[in-house]
Amino acid sequence: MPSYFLGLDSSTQSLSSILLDLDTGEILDDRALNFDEILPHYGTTNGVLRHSDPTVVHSSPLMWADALDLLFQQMKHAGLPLGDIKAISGSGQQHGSVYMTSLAEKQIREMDIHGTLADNLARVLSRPTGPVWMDSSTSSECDEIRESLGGREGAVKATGSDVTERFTGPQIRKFSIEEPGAYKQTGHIALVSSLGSSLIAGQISPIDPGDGAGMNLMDIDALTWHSGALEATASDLRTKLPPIAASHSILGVVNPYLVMKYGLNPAAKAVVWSGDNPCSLIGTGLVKPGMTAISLGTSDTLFGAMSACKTDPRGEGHVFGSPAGGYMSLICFKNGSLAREKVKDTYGLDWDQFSASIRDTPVGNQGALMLPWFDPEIVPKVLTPGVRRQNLDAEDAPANCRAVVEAQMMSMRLHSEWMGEKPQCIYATGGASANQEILQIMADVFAAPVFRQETANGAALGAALRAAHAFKLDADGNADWEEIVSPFTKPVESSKVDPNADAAALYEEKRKEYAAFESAQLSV
Ligand code: ADP
Ligand code: XUL
Repeated sequence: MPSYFLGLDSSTQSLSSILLDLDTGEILDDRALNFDEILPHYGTTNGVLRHSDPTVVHSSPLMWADALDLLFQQMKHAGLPLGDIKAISGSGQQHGSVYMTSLAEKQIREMDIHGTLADNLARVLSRPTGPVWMDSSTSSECDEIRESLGGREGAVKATGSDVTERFTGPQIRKFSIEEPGAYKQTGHIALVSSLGSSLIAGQISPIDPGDGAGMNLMDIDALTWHSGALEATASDLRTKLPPIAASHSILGVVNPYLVMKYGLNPAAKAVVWSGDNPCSLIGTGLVKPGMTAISLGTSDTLFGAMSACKTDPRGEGHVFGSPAGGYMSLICFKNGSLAREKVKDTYGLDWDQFSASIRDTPVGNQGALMLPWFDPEIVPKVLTPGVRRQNLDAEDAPANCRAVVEAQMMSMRLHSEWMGEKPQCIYATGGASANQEILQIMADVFAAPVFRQETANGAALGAALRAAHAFKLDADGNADWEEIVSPFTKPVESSKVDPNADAAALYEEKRKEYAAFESAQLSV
């Protein structure tokens, strides 16, 4: 039987998948379904539901479930060998939460195959929509939980992160305070990732330490629920959460629903899902400490593997469990792709014209600076959105295109200093990693070469590689991470973007101007 493994990525704007052949080192299929396009009746924009309050951002679990059915349908119609898949795992946008009644366990175990996954899920939701990572409406809940955990330092030591607006714990607290009746009706709380693995496995799934660390509820040393954090967050919370289980856990065979509807092998294994950043860590081949990757997805994230748990004293960065063991560091910038898109759309450009604008403007942008806080920003924390400009005319389209990317790269460099040494090279992934001009500014600002891989979908690739690793570990009693990831994560040699020495020197100076502008605006 061939060694086919499937990775799914339920991310902010799309559900995507990668089917790989472990024996030949080939990616057999790489596809994505965009939520706004294929499921317009859920009313999302860029995959999310906005509110009049810009800090409130939700999405619909039913939309994610519907997308799973549509993706399997599409793969079946494309004639992919679904019956030969040995194991499936997945990746989910981090922090988002799904609220179900205590009937969820039975409903998911005994699915009605005459309905869809969403029909089954709809019967047990106790909250129709749930907050996602873009939601920053929980500052007062964060303050309360932080105080109980002994302030920022105590929170970072206990959970790997300061108590953070988008993290699941503060979001659960807000729900329990604002809707106590619905909270009481809630018997099970899932993350986007554990909802995905529950539907694929046909049973309530545990949460892995990669995604569990994004909740402010997990003890970052012991990788178990943190009693003090649970108590500080909401009543009876322990009873509503599934267990935490290692990222390589096999839950069992796949849901009979998928066997009957799409012809999956009844013996195919369902592997626990993880967060999109922990999966991207694997999908960019960062199974050992010392390498850095930047994902340019809806959010821009900078991450790397760590052998020991080193936390950020300023509380901007996070530590998550790495699916390869040990830990990973992560910094997340909310104004990533959507900020670049906003600039592109404001001037009526397509991506080629956006790139041409960057090529046509000088490195350093003649002193122009932008703080692209179109949405409330995570790093640095900005709750009231608004774009700030210095020496930059809002009417000057090319200069604004360059300004948004220069600002994002300088901000990433500045706010990642706590991680230690400057990266020697950077692996880029995510939708915008297809853009050469963006990667050139990245290389120049970090004064380091940037590499790209065959697929920009590092999260789905990482999920497929995690499925392969878990399967092999279970079957053979051992599985070597480097052996599994290297055929798929070797950078495309021709993709190398070298830094330009003059540009790097200029950005060394400009970064100081950027830091001063940012700091002045933060104190306004
Ligand atoms: P996510 O996984 O968070 O849903 P993706 O990694 O799929 O996001 O990235 C989607 C984003 O990629 C889009 O919002 C778009 O702005 C960006 N993108 C796609 N092509 C380009 C391009 N050529 N240049 C810059 N950005 C691009
Ligand atoms: C990470 C974060 C985002 C989401 C969506 O902390 O909030 O990167 O995982 O991609």
